[in-house]
Amino acid sequence: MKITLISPPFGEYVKSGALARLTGIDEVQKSEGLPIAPPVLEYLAGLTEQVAPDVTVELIDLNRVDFSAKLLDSLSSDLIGITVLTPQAPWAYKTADFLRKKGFKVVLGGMHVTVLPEEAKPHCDSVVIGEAESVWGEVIKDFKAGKLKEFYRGEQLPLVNLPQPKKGLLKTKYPMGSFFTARGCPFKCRYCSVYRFFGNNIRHRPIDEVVKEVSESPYWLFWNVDDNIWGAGIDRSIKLYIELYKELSGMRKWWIGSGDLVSVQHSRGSELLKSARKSGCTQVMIGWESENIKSLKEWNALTKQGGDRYDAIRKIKDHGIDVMLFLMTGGRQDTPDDYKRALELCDKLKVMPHPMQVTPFPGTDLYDDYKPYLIKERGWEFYNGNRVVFTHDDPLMSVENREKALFYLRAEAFSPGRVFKRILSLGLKGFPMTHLTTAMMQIPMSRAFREISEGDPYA
Ligand code: B12
Repeated sequence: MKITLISPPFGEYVKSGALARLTGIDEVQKSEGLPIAPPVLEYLAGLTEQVAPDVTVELIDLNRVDFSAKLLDSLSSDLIGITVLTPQAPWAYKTADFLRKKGFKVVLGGMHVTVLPEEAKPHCDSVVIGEAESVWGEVIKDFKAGKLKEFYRGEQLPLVNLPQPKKGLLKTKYPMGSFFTARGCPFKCRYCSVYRFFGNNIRHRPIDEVVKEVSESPYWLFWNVDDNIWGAGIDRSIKLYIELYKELSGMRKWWIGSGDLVSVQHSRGSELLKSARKSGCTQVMIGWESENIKSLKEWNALTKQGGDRYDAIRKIKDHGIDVMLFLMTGGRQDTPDDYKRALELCDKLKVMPHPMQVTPFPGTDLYDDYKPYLIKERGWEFYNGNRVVFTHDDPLMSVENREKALFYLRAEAFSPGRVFKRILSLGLKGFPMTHLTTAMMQIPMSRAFREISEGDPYA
């Protein structure tokens, strides 16, 4: 038996093109520059090997490979699995419809279909709701017996004995691999899908299993895809970093990940940062979210910030770790001034931002809050962090202005001058890997954002 697992493209929709004519499926621009090997594909391939070693797996990352007539002709699998985040849902549904017409059996899984299984069901043979570990073996067994069920509901099992992601199946090379050490999040930010999907209680993987996986992986640069690399417990994080360092010392392996600020302000904060850096951490993505306190309150995102968050950022940088600030723009409490404030903040802290449009993903509390304001004509493909999906009471915060202002903010924040100044501001402690990994990220962004911006709507 053969299973093909597909990760859909991540870009904007392009409603024409050769593929659209061939299949009727809207084309999506590929994000070819994405440096990370799709974590879910390599992981599900490992899980398949663990639960059904006789099955052959094929992995297709449609950010790197064209969904062409040639690819379609070459598909020879018994079962096709597609992973679905919200902006990918329309593409995934149409593609699944098309593949089923061609005679393939299709299973859909991931965050979006977990929240909306009834929406997904007409487009596939089975929906895997939640985490796959407890049910993937059963799906395969039922498929072999010709008895696929409509829904499989995964349990939240303890994270022990997990499979290692399977390497060597992707068709192109990536500079970056990934690993995860925990699931769940103690915070309840209203816009976030994670605590609803993985739960409020943190489940940790055994440290020795994580360390073994990273040390045996062929990658030298990783994204730790935990929702919060150290929010799940400072003692455990320090222990993990020490063990990683002991095992990896001399192996030249490096990693980045997302973390909160409250942990950095803990009495063991310096120890945490020192051990993180020693274990190879070169960059942390921080959910700063906003300079607008009204918005932070609306989103219940204050707890994870701690007291003096400016000082916390300086502290991280002083330990040789670079910072990327996750910022959300265009929320219903936000004002045109907030774009300028975001830029000033990054200049002051000498850190790069990752500004995204506030997006009320289905299944989150924010979705319920913003329901009366959602723009009905804007389907799930607009829920990609670049586009506006709800109205705002201030006429200056029109849909068009908020989209232009975000693109302009990105272009300004990644102007070559700013990128250069930021890299220079990194201390010698992080030299050379922090400088190198941040340059790898910032230089391509600088180029891409300049091409997209149409100028400042508030000039
Ligand atoms: C790595 C990551 C990315 C990477 C790569 C994602 C990828 N699929 O390759 C990149 C950078 C591309 C990315 C982009 C985005 N991301 Co992202 N990302 C993550 C992150 C940090 C980890 C996901 C991951 O790989 N986990 C490891 C794998 C092994 O686990 P998993 O995906 O959860 O899969 C499990 C189950 O879901 C299930 N499963 C999943 N798919 C399938 C398929 C089948 C067939 C089966 C059987 C089972 C199954 O099985 C797995 C094992 O149990 C999560 C946060 C988190 N902690 O989950 C956010 C997250 C998934 N991202 C999110 C978002 C919002 C985005 C963006 C839309 C916007 C943004 N903020 O950047 C963009 C997409 C842009 C676009 N135009 O489409 C949201 C998802 C919300 C939603 N409802 O879709 C999350 C949850 C962050 C959050 N806090 O809300 N992301």
